[in-house]
Amino acid sequence: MYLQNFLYIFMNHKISQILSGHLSEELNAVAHKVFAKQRISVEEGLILFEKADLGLLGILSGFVCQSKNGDEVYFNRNFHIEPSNVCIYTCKFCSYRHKQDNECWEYDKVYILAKIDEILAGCKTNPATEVHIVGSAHPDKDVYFYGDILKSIKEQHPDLHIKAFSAVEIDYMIEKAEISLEDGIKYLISCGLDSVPGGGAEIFDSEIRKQICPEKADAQRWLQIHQILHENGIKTNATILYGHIENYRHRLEHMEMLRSLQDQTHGFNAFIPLKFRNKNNEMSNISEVSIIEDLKNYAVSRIFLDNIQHLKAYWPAIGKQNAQLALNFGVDDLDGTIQDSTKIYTMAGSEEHAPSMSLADMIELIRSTRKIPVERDSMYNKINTFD
Ligand code: V47
Ligand code: SF4
Repeated sequence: MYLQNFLYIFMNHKISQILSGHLSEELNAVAHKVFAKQRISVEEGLILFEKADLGLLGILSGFVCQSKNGDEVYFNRNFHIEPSNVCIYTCKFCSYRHKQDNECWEYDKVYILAKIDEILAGCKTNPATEVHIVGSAHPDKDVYFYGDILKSIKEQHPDLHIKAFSAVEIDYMIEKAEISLEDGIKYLISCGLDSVPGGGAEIFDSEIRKQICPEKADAQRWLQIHQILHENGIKTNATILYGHIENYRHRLEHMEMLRSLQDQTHGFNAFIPLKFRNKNNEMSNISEVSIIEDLKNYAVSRIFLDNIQHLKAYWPAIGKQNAQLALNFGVDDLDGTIQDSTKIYTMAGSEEHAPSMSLADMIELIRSTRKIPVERDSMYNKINTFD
């Protein structure tokens, strides 16, 4: 709370500085563009990353966030199913695949259905509305294996929204079945796929990709898959994995590619910056970036991505308190209650060891930042506003 109050005072000071013209000419020009709701370029994004201090970024991103979503902060009641961590690829940052033999898991349909029943039975008073299914590109499992799982989940829980499979998983499972991307995606939709999470994007730059995840779907393929999904009426998210060997320009160029696709399709619901965590992976020699860098990154993302409605802080990855701070830097979405159902960030070194929040905890977490908690469904329709 102390830090938050400090930030408010600091921001007010900055507002008066802007008004009295104390910023450098280039920062002033970008700030004016933001206040005029004009789109900023990669070069202007670089000026923000390199020259703006946290106070100014808080004001500018707060202005954009306020114009888009007011004081409302969204969350949903969700849980994760992670079908397997056995993967054909060897992404260097991945803590999933860096495992002892006894840490491998592969769930079949029966196990997954039983797990969903168990989780839903445990939250009967506030039932989860979404299952988020994401795992790996399993060498032996094709689109028909996963389609069958989707069908069975829908048969048993027709009202449960299924957000499933990163573009990388979709790419591999369809290639494995030797059918076209369009046919594979249409098949998954016919089985019950409702929306698609944003994973696998990492950093689109081909040189960086070559170093950290050389084998999997490249930028063009990732974007093509999301484009086909959007054209078939499926909303998706987009992520960026930041804070490793990339630079600010790589981040902005990544966002520019997303911004152009969004101009065409309007299919992205939310952008989710994912901070690189360095435990138990082949990039453990790289230090994690500071919270200051995280907040800067949220802020510039909010300012740059003028056509994506929501900016999400995934609290199991950065921790609850940092997620609260992020609400002052453009973030308006805190993902969901999770119900202790995801392992990847615990394996990668997050502070959150068994990530779970009750509805009451989530509401309190948001309220204590002076924002308005809004429970949403997976399509951002409001279910409950906790004024
Ligand atoms: O693509 C893997 C990331 C992603 C590490 O759409 C790592 O609502 C940090 O996409 N440090 C998968 N990140 C998770 C994901 C996601 C998460 C929450 C919500 C949504 C959504 C999507 O996890 C991967 C990769 O970028 N990741 N290892 C690591 N060591
Ligand atoms: Fe496989 Fe995803 Fe890990 Fe890469 S990040 S190795 S695709 S599970």
